[in-house]
Amino acid sequence: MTAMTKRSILIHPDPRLKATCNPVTSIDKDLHALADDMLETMYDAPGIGLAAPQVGVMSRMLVMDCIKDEMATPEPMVLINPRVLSVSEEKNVYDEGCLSIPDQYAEVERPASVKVEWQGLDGKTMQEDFDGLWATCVQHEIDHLNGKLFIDYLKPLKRQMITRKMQKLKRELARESK
Ligand code: K1U
Ligand code: ZN
Repeated sequence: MTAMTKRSILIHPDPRLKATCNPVTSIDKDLHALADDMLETMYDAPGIGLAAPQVGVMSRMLVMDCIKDEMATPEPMVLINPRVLSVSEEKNVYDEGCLSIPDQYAEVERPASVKVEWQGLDGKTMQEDFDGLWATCVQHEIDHLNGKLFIDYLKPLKRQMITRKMQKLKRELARESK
């Protein structure tokens, strides 16, 4: 096993966060290394999910672990080529955040539960019904694979305000790194 590396997370606005990702066609050692790096990056952030485009890789893979209690056993998940098969009529509102839009939170309404199919790192096809925070998180991450951010659900004025704050943050970070 190679060492896990923390990768840098892209900050909105970035064209890679608006693009549709490509299906994974080969589950090889590079993909295993990417999954390890993404989990390391997510836990370090800290976050409960991370999608490949957030680290600049335009492939349909995401990781998540919605166990927030630091004392509880972690439940890392790696989903390759995830596909939503069905959604509940019941909705749920959650105050969402995004590691690509630091320190900004807003309420987003989504289906309360979803049935998702994906491939695991062993290539096997899996299916599971997600609810609660897991349902919110898996939908947020699949959105990333389709170039959609949680701010795209907000009113244009609120979205513009957040985007301007992020542009300012990126200018400041660029100045600091000189
Ligand atoms: O995709 C991402 O940017 C990660 C994002 C996932 C997410 C959060 C909330 C609702 C839906 C999806 C995050 O992890 S933001 C950080 C966060 O929510 C968190 C951080 C530490 C402890 C608990 C939660
Ligand atoms: Zn996000």
